Amino acid sequence: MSRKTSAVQIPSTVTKESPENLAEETPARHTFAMHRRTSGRLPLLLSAGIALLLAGCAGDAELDTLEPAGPDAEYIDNLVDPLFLASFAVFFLILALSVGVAIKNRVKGDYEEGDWPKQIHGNDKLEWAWTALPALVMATISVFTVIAVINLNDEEANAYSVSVDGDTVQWEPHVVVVGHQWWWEYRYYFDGFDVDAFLDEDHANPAKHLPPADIVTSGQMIIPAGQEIELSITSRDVIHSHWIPALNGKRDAVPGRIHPWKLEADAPGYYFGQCTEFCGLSHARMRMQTIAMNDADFAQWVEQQMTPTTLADGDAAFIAALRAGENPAPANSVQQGLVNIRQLCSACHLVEGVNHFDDVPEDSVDNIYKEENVGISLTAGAAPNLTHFASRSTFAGAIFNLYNEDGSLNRNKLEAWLRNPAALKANAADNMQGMPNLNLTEDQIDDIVAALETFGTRPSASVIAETFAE
Ligand code: HEC
Ligand SMILES: [Cu+2]
Repeated sequence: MSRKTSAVQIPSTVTKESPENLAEETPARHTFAMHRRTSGRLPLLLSAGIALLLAGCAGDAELDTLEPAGPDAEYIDNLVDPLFLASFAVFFLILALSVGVAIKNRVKGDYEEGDWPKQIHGNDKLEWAWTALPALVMATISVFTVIAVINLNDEEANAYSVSVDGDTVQWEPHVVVVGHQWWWEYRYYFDGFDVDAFLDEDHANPAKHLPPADIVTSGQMIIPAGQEIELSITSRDVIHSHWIPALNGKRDAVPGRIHPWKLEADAPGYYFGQCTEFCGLSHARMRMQTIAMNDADFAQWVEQQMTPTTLADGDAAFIAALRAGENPAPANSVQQGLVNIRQLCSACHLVEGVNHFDDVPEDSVDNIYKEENVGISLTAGAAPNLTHFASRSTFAGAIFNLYNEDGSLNRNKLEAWLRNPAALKANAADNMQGMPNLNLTEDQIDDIVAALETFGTRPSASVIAETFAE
């Protein structure tokens, strides 16, 4: 606001006037000041409005709903495009009619009592017309909408060959999606996951009792391109909503329920999403990325993920000694990091082959998948599975880059995260929402990062470049 037109200035101008003039001049001065005020703001408002409008027009917007990249999103787009056109037509027609009527009937010259425009109340033809026409428009739209809803919920049966431990299995592409405050988990079951049978088991919160999966990732869902992927969406805490705009519409993730959904990418590529149901503190920082790969790349990814954390030989032996209670002395930073992770992170994070093992007996207290052991702390899937942490290019809700653009580890960010997660991403860790500050020493952090770096195969340079956040 300019100083000249500010209200504080008026009295100082006024005191300069002689008292006689004041009475006459003040009203005029006032109108003048107010006039200047509005005319000064109008261009500002207009340019702000235009800037806002243009801000919505980024050519490469990550969450563009009008750039479908698969049949489901395409289907929605084909419904929405003509609908937009129709609503524009209706909007401008009504606008033109209203402005036309206003101009035609505006008061010219002196206004006299009872000087009304011609009244059309009770005109049957008109009233029928403006009732029937919108009804017809709405009915037409609803027919196409209902057809679209049915089609979008229709799942096709497809089989996709995946190699699991050397055997080829026919997998009906399917991913179990779990919303957490504030990150997404993706679980793959290559021998199938029977949702109905699972729900029959009558779990109060199914997300807390999901069986061990073949692959568990967070923030990034990897899919084969050209395949319809069925999703089973649920939540562990509050309602979230899963949305990859280029691949399909939204579907809510509701605790206690498993919602079916699907998505498909026509071609290999990178498709980003965002939780779209307000879910608390870091809702805006709950993003996700879908990476569609060609068959060869997907097969390679599956193979890598199915292999336990790639521990160097010495490290595997070191872990075996730790498990046997032999208390071996760490020979290097990675081994010290493994000790730290087993001691400090196991209450929440799973690392297959480091703090969790296939050979734990079903009824052992160490079996964190056992019903009564689930949900004691954040254990068993409530924090991202770190087994293949280094194979992801983003972390903490796909908002931070794990690698720099040149492919090197984004050490600064990862260390900062371990130092104090809440400083990077707001959380309520004392309420089990988000990762707490563990007050790690710099030495502990260095060793942990050294170990984390060995968890899984690095993503390719193109994955790192194309999924780069910010
Ligand atoms: C009390 C539970 C808890 C403990 C203990 C814990 N974390 Fe976490 N951690 C979480 C939660 C919850 C998240 C997800 C936070 C988010 O994305 O907002 C997380 C996220 C992470 C991530 C990002 C993973 C990803 O894929 O996005 C890393 C890395 C991580 N933690 C490392 C560690 C390490 C190392 C330790 C031990 C020194 C540790 N955490 C201890 C709960 C915990
Ligand atoms: Cu959410």
